Amino acid sequence: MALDQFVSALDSMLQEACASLLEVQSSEALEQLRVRYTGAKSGALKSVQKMLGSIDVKDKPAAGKKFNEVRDSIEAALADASQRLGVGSSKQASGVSFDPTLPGLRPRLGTIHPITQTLEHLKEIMGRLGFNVTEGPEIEDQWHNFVALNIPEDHPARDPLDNFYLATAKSALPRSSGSNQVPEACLLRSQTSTVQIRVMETQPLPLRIISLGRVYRPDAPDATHFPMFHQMEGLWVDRNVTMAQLKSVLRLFATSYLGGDVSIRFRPSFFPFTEPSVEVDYWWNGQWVEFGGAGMVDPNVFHSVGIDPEAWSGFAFGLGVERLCMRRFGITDIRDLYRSDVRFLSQFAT
Ligand code: FA5
Repeated sequence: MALDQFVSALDSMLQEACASLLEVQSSEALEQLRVRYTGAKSGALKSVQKMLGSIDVKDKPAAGKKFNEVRDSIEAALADASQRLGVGSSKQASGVSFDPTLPGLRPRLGTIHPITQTLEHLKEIMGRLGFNVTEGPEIEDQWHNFVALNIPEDHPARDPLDNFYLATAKSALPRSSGSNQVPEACLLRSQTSTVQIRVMETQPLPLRIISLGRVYRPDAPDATHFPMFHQMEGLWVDRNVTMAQLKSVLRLFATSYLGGDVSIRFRPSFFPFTEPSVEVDYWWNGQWVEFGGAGMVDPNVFHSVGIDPEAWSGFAFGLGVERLCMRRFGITDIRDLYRSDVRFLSQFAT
């Protein structure tokens, strides 16, 4: 068969099909046209396709291309007619009827992450003890993370191997009075004690605040350590704050959060920003687990934020939120909190 004969057969089929499809008025008539043109056994397209075999080899690519174009145009015209007649939106399209009386599919509900639950719970307990919630940035400068906290230049806590230093411009951080005294390198804060400084720099005394948030340290993950974890910082500054009040607040907090039967202990310790300092442990699973550090605000810290240590005193504490959460929910491996395994996390639905 000659190519021009083949092409003109296709053109007249397309013309006729388009004209009929433009005028079709019922879904039954449309279905007849669909069978007439695209029917798998004896549709017009099928018959023309068979003629392809008799086309000269050199004309076959052009004939095939033309055939595909016409087939696509007829299918598009069929789709337009279907849409115009509203065919295919329900029963005809899927062969399945829509039953509005069937119950809907229930969407799977998420649950609140145990750490989020813990953060809210801690805020609630500390709120009852008169502490206001404050926030601070996770990207910090060295003034707030170290210098103002009495951590000298050569202190091991400033080692690049123990911190996540960033190539971040300091101008991106919130301004504060002491910030112009420090080098420019920023870091992901390694402790929430940074917020003590920010609050004392900007808020009037007396102060009684907590601050909860993420901190970052390049610690190798194990059952009780993770490189990103949360801390709750507490700070109370007033005229005559004493170590006895610190112990009372931490004991009241632990009893309220962990339950009346919890055993906690204070161990003498050292932090550059508190003097004296203690480490706070609770008894769990046959061993003492450290859940925080605390102490009386060091006079050098008061000096760095312009507070007179002769007139004011204060205590501060920083507790590991994951450790508290694990104790309360009976979680034995901190890594389970961050695997994003819904089967694990949904156990703690409220
Ligand atoms: C501090 O971070 C001090 N800023 C706490 C402080 C605040 C002392 C105010 C005095 C006054 P420390 O490095 O010990 O201290 O961390 C506090 C708690 O964070 C630890 O007791 C522990 O519960 C938790 N913690 C520390 N490292 C990790 C880690 N890698 N993963 C999970 N929790 C951790």
